[in-house]
Amino acid sequence: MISRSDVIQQIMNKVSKNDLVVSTTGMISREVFNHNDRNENFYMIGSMGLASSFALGIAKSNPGKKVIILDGDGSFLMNLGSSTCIGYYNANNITHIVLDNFSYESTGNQPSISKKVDLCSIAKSSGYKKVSELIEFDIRNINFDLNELSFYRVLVGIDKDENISRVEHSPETITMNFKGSLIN
Ligand SMILES: Cc1ncc(C[n+]2csc(CCOP(=O)(O)OP(=O)(O)O)c2C)c(N)n1
Repeated sequence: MISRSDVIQQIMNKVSKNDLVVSTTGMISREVFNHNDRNENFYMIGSMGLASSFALGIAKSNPGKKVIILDGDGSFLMNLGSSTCIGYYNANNITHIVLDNFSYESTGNQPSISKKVDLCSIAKSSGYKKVSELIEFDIRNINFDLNELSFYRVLVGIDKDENISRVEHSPETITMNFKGSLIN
């Protein structure tokens, strides 16, 4: 199975210059940072589950921007209230991608509950318009240009022990850089 790191690399190569990327805490943000650090990335340091809440506010107040959420299964399931609000408010400039490895890999691979919970059904019933399950990952199946609230569950493997750095920016710098990118 494809690794989470490979999927993140392919996604980060596909995002356009002005697209905003909001990534969840742990290794997902670390990987985004290491593959393609840019001012348009918001790394959610520490606050597990809140990438999608933050992204909803950003998407609604910046309707001309595309907002891509990179979530983990653990993070997604931790804050379902946020997904229901994203659906309710029909944030059609959001693409919500859940990288599902059935575990809390960042903290030592403890199993999450995503094997028995249908993430796509949750997205559908929350009001996401386009819901896709990518069992065999192919980047061509991800479309950032639909202008339709979209959800992708991507099955990823457990990554080998990765020796990559933490996000090196302070939360203040992340915020300042990201704010600056909203002006363009
Ligand atoms: C509220 C809260 N609880 C726990 C943690 C510790 N923590 C950081 S990342 C992580 C696992 C995240 O799992 P998932 O979103 O599935 O991503 P993965 O690491 O598997 O890619 C945990 C438990 C945290 N940062 N915040």
